[in-house]
Amino acid sequence: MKITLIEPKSPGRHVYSSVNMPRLGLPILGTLLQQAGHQVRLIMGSRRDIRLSEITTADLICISTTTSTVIEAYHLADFARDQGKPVIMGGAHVTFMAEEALEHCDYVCRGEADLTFLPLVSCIERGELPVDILGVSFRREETIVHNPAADWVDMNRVPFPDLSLFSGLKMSTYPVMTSRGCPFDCTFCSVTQMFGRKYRCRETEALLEELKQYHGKQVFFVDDNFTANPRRSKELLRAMIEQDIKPSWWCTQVRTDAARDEELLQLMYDSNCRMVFVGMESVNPETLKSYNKKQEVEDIVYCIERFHQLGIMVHGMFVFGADEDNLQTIEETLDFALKNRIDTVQFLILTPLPGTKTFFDLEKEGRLLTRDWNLYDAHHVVFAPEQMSPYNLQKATIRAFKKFFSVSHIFDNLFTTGVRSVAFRALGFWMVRKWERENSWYYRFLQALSRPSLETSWQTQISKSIERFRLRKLKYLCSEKLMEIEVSHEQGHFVVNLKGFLNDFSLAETFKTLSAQIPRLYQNITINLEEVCFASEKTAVKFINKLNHLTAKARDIKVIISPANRRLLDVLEKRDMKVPGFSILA
Ligand code: B12
Ligand code: SF4
Repeated sequence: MKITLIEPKSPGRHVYSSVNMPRLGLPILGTLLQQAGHQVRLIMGSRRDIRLSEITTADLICISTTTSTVIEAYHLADFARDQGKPVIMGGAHVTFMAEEALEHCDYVCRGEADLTFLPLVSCIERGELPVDILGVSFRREETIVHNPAADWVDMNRVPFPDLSLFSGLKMSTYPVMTSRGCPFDCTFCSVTQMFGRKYRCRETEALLEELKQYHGKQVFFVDDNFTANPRRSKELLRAMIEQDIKPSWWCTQVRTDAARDEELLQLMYDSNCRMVFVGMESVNPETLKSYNKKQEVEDIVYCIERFHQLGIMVHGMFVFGADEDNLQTIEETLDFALKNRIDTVQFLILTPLPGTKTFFDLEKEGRLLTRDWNLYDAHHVVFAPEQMSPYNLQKATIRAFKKFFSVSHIFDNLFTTGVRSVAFRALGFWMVRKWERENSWYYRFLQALSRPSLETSWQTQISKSIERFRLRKLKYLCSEKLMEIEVSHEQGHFVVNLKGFLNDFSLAETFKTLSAQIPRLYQNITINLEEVCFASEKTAVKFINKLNHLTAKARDIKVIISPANRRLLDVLEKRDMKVPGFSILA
């Protein structure tokens, strides 16, 4: 079969937006498919990055998800199903939200799919239902069937991910995974639900074989806890040094306890580890307890000190918004990060990811503000915190981010960990300010939520406050003679009615008017083209490109067309254009 596998990109900007690195799930599954004789195409991108033919010429579409990328994944799945293609979804979001996902796809592979994926594909090829395949959810007539969960995979039965299956993907740092699972169980983390608490490692020999291709390159060991079994980590690092199979630079995620093992630290340094990502989470001891982190503030201080003594950069990840946190906690964390000279930080906002205890508790207590998964990226407040308003948590977190990544602190670590640290801080400076500009609308509606006059449930208030906020900005308008443009607002949606004849002139005028009228961010918009006539195929192409551009940051865009302007669809297909960022209702 011809199979296209897609990892959608995150819709919003986040601290890693400039990192072009896929998760390893699809490359592993793609490699398995290729070994089984299928034709495989791997894509990392969203609708606007994917050519129509990459969907229309495939026999099967497979899409990977996390929570913050799942809305884009659903749009892609809907589009593929509209073209008559069967769709399989998998990954960290749909594993815990299989029924939601089955609204958009045909099969969900819950959990690890390394051993269940090929049998599922064979089943689909034979036209049978996957009744016996573990971990699969699917629809049988009107009911949804959830097969029992599959066992944890033996890591040594998994092939190396062939990253070259991604056509045209350029990476500066390559992902390698040496283990799965984590013996800890932090309340906000979905890793243990997804990959289990049993720490499963790959054999050193196989890892060395995989690492050979990255000699002299940069590697990110994407384990959740690279040093959970120090004996095994040391064995691998020693072998890398002895056989000189060392990347030129590598980084990984560790817990603070790694710094207590001197031999491990030295081996990390000698094998070219130059940066560690550490889940510091909080400087509030009560919060550390409530996250079930099993670490003390002194461990964090010691960890930063020891890694710095070796010249290894430290990236500290903190999570704000626990019931034990208040605004002072955020201030104290900022002071702590600056005082201890952490090289770069992520001040994340507690995010109830499906599958976690945090999600379960906040949902039960009715504290989720929204189920707009696009916003579940740890940069937006999506729940009602205990000791502060959502707005204050949002504002204080970004303020701390801005203070950390400010001009006065860019050079703080130049003489500890060198120019890279300066470069990362400079990137952080730019990123956080850009993020704030793009998300100013979110501050506004969190502010609206805090007003006592809005007394009904949080969930309904979100859409209402968007409506109010948007309506204020809106003016009705009619312009040029060739085109009639009418913008109105119905139940949380903008509706744009276009009537008339679109040629180069009226097209430019129409988009000038629309850009002035429609806010770019957070829009649900329906554009009615039933009474539009295109002057030529070229105008139709321009129309599609301009519409994609205009609505690049929008959330949900629908375009209604009549049989007469089906030409729009034909043009898309004929020119093999990119999948439009809008859904077409014919
Ligand atoms: C590397 C990594 C990154 C990299 C690259 C990310 C990327 N391209 O998405 C970087 C550092 C950039 C990153 C950033 C973030 N990450 Co990250 N990251 C990881 C990490 C550590 C490893 C990913 C990996 O390669 N896993 C190994 C492979 C084998 O697993 P997999 O891809 O999930 O695939 C398996 C199954 O899920 C399934 N499967 C997956 N897809 C599909 C598709 C089909 C069709 C099928 C059948 C099966 C299937 O089968 C695969 C094989 O068993 C994971 C943790 C983890 N253990 O997975 C977190 C993880 C994915 N990240 C997470 C988060 C939250 C983030 C951030 C939002 C955090 C932040 N704000 O900083 C950002 C946002 C990223 C984004 N794209 O939006 C969460 C996602 C949870 C969720 N429910 O959404 C995870 C799970 C960690 C956690 N603590 O829970 N991340
Ligand atoms: S946050 Fe880190 S230590 Fe805690 S469960 Fe997740 S992977 Fe393990």
